[in-house]
Amino acid sequence: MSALRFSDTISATLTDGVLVVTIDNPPVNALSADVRAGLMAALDHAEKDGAIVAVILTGPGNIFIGGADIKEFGKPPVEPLLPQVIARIEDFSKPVTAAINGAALGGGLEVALACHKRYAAPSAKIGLPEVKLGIVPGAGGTQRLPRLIGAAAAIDLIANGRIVSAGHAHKLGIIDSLIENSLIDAAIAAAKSAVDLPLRRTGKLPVPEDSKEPIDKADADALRKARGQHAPAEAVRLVRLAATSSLGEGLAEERRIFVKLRDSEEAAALRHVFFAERTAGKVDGLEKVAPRKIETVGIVGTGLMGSGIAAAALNAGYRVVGIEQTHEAADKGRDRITGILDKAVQSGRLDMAGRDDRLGRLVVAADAQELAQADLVIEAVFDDLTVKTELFQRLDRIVRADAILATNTSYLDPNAIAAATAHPERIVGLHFFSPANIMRLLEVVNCEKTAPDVLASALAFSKRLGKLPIVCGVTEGFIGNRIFSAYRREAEFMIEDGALPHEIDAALEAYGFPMGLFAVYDMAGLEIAWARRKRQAATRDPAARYVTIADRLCEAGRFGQKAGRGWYSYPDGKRTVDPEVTALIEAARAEKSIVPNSFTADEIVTRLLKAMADEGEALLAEGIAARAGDIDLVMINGYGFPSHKGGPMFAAARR
Ligand code: 3H9
Repeated sequence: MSALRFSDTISATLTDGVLVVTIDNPPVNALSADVRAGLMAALDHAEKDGAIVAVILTGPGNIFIGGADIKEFGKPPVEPLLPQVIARIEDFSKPVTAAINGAALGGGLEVALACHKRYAAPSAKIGLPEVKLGIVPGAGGTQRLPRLIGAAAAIDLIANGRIVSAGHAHKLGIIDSLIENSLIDAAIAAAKSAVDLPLRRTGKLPVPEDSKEPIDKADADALRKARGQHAPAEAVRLVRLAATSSLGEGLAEERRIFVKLRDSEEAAALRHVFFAERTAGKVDGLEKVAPRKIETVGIVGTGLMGSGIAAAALNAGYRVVGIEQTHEAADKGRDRITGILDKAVQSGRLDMAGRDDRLGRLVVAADAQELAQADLVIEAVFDDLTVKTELFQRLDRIVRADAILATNTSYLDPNAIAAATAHPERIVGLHFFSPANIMRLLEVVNCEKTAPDVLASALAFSKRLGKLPIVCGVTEGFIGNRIFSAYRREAEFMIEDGALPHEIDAALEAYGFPMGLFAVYDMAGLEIAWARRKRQAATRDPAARYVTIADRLCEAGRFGQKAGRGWYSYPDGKRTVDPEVTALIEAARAEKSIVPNSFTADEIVTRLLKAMADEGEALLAEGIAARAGDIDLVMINGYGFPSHKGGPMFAAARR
């Protein structure tokens, strides 16, 4: 066995006439210019060397190829382009096998699709997630995948950007064989025994004939989820094209659309989101701080929020101790958590063994002393400062000296809670979003006295939960609710200034929000915010602009969807513009002598984006948020902001 090198990132060994080419381009083996050039050089070598009978492509560790190098997008293209490398692989005169050791994503799967055989380790992940970056596969994915697995299955994978296990990909027909152990040895043996067999070139295969219904269904499902994004619709069109045109025509059209989308605003926004997600949760100076070991998580309060947190922690493999005040409440809490797990079983996301394993790690008790074993205790009790401070003072006496205490408060001041305890350095905020077992967003609140290793532990915990942690400082409502308040305030000002609720909602929904702001209010119910406004009335700045319309709606019993009336009315459950609300708004304007203006949808969106971005700038200036990208992620993952617009900070800056 002799070692060969073709570029900085491409090396190879020769074993019994089989050239095993290894791509090694950390961190994700992206198809950079050096990788592409190295692959071409390796193929040149294999072509010329008569002793080489077959080629295997593989990667080190748990990544085969993570895709095209996204950092190269927007820079002048460098030859050889990926489609050229892929055409060379497919047309190669000797058999080329992909030995898929780990993730084969985007361009990585496109390389594999052009190989004549695909073997994979069962742990590998397979997919064409390009639509998540606002683009379509640009190196043959839309043309070769349907030739292997049919149009309906290809639409489902490509237009949804779905990533599947190697086992699933094997069932679909993407992977020829799953290899449990010694993937490379198995691939070498198979390559040697198949040298004289004809090569199966994916691009030469006809697209298998699917009946029309599954294709139409996959098409409709994908477009419904796309919420106005362009890439999924283009992906569907390109897959359909594969069935009716030659490979060359299909590839040319795919390339044209790929380039167009790559240079679009939508793709720029989604790339921003991609990189913001990778940066989120990173805190300067914290890389070297070791987190504390967390295995047992205590959760005080097992209501809606607490039971969701418990389910998330059980899913991540933690032991969970839930605490309630009475045995009866503890039983109910256990039932709620069990109910969440049962729902996961019903929907096929969890099997019975997984459910039972989780329940085996759960204790729900009425005795707070059980928390003595916890490494981390999260409180999810009623959001009242006295209730929470008393609880934390009690916890101080129960938990171990090295245990971490976290508050899930949404609006209270965690510094005040911490100040009331004996060890404020072990207090951190973990602001979950409901339902906590589903929502990815988690605001990790770095309080004034939080110790660095406590913050590092909270981040490690949230990552193990599979959450997207955003670190923020202490302010009322943290990042999300502060921006949301500014957004809501501006929308209500606009109502006074002349826009109607349905006009604002229509503008927001056309922009990409799943639901307009006033429809969301109605769904959530108006009475809790009304009660808060009444509490705050005495301390409100009388000079500040205050819109009374929401109060008037509540006074008229219009508490939202459940009451059948709110900002809208709901005859037969259908959201309907109500002239009574319009009259009430007009009366409120007249009272303040406001002459209403009319607003276009674009003006509405611009004004709301500006309000959010201004508040975001204030959060950055105050040091509450570390990065504009963090603010964008909070609004996308917690408040329905469309990801393909990049978040309010990104979008406002591009207007
Ligand atoms: C494509 O392929 C287009 C083609 O169809 C056509 C071309 C003509 N490029 O996620 P991690 C960075 S489009 C450049 O934390 P993990 C990332 O920013 C692509 N950089 O790792 C981070 O940097 P830093 C289709 C990339 O182990 C570091 O790598 N492919 C790329 O948790 C580690 O990332 C995809 O969409 C990239 N492609 O997960 C797959 N990917 O350290 C995108 C990552 O500076 N990637 N980086 O913060 C992933 O899904 C995950 O990264 C992966 C590894 C599962 C691979």
